[in-house]
Amino acid sequence: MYTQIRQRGCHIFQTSDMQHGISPLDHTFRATMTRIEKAMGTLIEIFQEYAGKEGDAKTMSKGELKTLLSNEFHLNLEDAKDKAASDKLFKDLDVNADGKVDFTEFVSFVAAVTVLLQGS
Ligand SMILES: [Ca+2]
Repeated sequence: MYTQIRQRGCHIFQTSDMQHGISPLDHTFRATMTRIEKAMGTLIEIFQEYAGKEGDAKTMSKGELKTLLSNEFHLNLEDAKDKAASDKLFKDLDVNADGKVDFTEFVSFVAAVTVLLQGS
C-alpha cells in the first residue's frame, strides 16, 4: 500500500514542481488526481512558490514566511507587535533551529492550523 502511495506521491511532486515546468504527461496525471492529492500538490506548489523567492529554494527565510502569511492567511504583519508575533511564529516553526523553515516544518504548521480549524 505504501509503495502505491509513494509512486503516486512522486507524480504529485513532479507535477507540482514549478521549477521544471509541467509536461503533457503531468497534465494527464493531474486529471486523475484525487481531492487530497490535489491538496497535497497545492501545498507543495505554495511552499515552492514562496521558498523560491530568495536564497535556498528548498527552505523559507523569515521574509518569505512573512510574505506567505500575509498572502495566504491574510495576516497583516506590518506593525512592531505583529513583527514580534511573526518572529515568534518563525522560531516556533523552525523546529531544528537552523534559521530556515523547510517543507516538513511548513507542512506541520499547516496540519496544526487545519486541526485547530476543524475543531472550532
Ligand atoms: Ca528549520
